[in-house]
Amino acid sequence: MVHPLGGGESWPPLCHLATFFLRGVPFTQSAVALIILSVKQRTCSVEHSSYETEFSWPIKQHCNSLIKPVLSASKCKVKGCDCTEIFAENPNAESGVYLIKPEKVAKPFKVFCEKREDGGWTIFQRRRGKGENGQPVNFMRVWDSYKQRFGHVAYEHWLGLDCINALSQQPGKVCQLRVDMMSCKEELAYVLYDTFKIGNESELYQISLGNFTGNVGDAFRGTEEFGDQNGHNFTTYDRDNDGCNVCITGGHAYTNCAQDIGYSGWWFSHCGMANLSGERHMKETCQGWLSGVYWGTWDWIHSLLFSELKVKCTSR
Ligand SMILES: [Ca+2]
Repeated sequence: MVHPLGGGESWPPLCHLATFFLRGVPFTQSAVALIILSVKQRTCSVEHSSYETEFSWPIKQHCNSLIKPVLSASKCKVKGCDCTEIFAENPNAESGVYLIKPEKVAKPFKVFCEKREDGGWTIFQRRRGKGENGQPVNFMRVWDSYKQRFGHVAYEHWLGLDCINALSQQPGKVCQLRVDMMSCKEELAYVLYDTFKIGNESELYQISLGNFTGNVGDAFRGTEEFGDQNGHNFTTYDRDNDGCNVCITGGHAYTNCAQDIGYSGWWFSHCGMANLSGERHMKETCQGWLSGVYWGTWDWIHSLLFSELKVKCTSR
């Protein structure tokens, strides 16, 4: 097969693709960033923008060959309480699916571990519009569903509130929260909280966040006093813990933020400015308003193309 970039028969390793693209081929920097992101996460989320039609088949073909060994590695030769521990104890381990067992849970469970320069991160939510079967994962779910994992950890998924609770409250450890996002225009952003934990079910999975850094604002805390989601409980459309009987957001009145804003489960607070469990709106301009996947201090009109919530937990 002729190389789509004109390089003859051979196909370069995917990890060199980005460099290859930078050699005069008219790709935007953000498109290259998406490819790098895809390679790092082994998720092959090449699904958007101009290179979809022309280059999608070879990229996906090569990605598939990378994904399979990663998934088969989920037989779990390497284990730990979380991804941070796995990479600390196994410096040669690569990003991929691993089995972990935080101290508080009875049985180990699969997660996607991301290896970054600053350590290992355990991903507990990924939005990319494609699940294991290539179709979007439905995030319009009830309380009992959000307690459990849904989707496949190598693709679009939610890890489940009980597992997130166990991860974030490991004895002797403190966790950071990182959110990586890509806008509809393929701009990248991140935010970081230096501490993060959520309570158990009897505590309604209350979220607690530490100090914020990042380049697109602290949407969890919002910009208005009544929209602060930090310290708030989890809400689904069948369990209203959003703290208001009539919530006024964006000039509209809501009774249950989850029910009225896309049926998504989140730590709504009157309803607040963050919701990464909404519905992705990828057609044309990505306009989703409050029903979309949004980080409101960045943009809450246009749905995000991609987002991930992840934790890194280290000894106190
Ligand atoms: Ca309410």
